[in-house]
Amino acid sequence: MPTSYHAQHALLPDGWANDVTIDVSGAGDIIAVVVGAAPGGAEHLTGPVMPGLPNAHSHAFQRAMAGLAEGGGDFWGWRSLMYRFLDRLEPDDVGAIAAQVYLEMLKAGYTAVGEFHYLHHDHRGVPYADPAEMAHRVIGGARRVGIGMTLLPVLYSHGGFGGQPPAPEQARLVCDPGRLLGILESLLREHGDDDPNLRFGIAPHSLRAVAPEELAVIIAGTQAIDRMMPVHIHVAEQTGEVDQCLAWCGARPVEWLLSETPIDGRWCLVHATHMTDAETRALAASDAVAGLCPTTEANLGDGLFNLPVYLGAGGKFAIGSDSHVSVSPWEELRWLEYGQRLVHRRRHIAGGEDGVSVGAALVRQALDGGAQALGRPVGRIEMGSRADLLVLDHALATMVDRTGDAISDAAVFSGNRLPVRDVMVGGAWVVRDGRHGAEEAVGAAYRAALARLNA
Ligand code: NGQ
Ligand code: ZN
Repeated sequence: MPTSYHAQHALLPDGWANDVTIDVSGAGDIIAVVVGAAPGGAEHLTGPVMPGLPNAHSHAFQRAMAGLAEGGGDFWGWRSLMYRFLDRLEPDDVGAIAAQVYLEMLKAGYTAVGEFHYLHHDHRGVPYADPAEMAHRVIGGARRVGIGMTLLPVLYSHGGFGGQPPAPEQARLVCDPGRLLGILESLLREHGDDDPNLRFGIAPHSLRAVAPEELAVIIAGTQAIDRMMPVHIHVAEQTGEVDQCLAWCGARPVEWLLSETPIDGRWCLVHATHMTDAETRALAASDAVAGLCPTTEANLGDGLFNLPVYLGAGGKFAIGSDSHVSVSPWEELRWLEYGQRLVHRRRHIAGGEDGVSVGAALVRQALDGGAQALGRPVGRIEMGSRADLLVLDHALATMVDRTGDAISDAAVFSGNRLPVRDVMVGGAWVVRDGRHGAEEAVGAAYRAALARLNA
């Protein structure tokens, strides 16, 4: 049975519109959108309505160590700490942490997540009886709370450029292409196409962790399964990584990828922090999405993405919360823009043109780029899209009297109160009045997992 909703303000692909009726099928798809219609018998939505934001990059388990790595250390020191933390995680812990962080995502306005999943084996590096055990746990976490997911099993084979052996603390991550494709195939066999809120992709971790031959094998292997399968990779996040890449092959990481790999619209290059202007323009022209994670990139001291040149060349971006030092799309977007304003000492980097405000431009790009990166029909209120919707909180003082682009601007640029009141994923309400139905139970399981880990 379809359900009709009516919103006084709704964000459509070409901007905010008034008096919008949205029909949603029993399967959770938007089947009609009518502008300027009277509410009729439709259920009235009590605030401005917009598509839920895709979160293109997550390592769910890292949520449980947010704030625990501020005692010192650079990026690589943080990584050692993260590996020590990871070493104690059992499948139950991973499921509990994933459910908790995904629930927080929903309340913040993320309705889909790209889980860059590399924790495959037990603490000795031995595969579980079911090699996809850990993948099932993160999928279970997503289903428990009702967030959409693109699960990206990660290939991690080496400890550095040029096929260096992995370090002992990377044993839980390590796969060869055959084993990784085996995990992906078993997930596809089990889940197939029967869940419209779930899709699969693949993720070569980075050029540090995957050798060129291995990259070619998994790209060919996944192409044979699904020509449109999303491919995500970390790239050029730290200057040290750029230097190592130059020493290895004489080219910079993004430069190497663009010349040696068929980068196209299926790809999401995560971070891509350190690019020359030529690399930036070439990436924009490739049709790939840059997966930007401003709060994690700030936390880890990565550097700033070359946003003005990238956007000037028509580049697409998605946002991600990565290590989850923040779980808020609004904060990611705000800091994406603020970082640029601080170094360039001017305002309006992402937008402010064609009469579109910066907040509206940031939101639109994160919706479109995020949907592309996750390979799912989300991010748009239009026929054929999933009904992944946010009802914003018009009662917030910062939202009073806001219409049109000013709604997006208020959501991004007015502080730390989450502007989200209700959240729907695939036609089902998962958050109502700021509360998720499983909040207590998921929180209790999370606290129990942390107590176990810290014991
Ligand atoms: C990760 N995180 O895979 O979780 C990485 C650290 C690495 C970030 N790059 C590991 N932010 O890059 O080697
Ligand atoms: Zn990452």
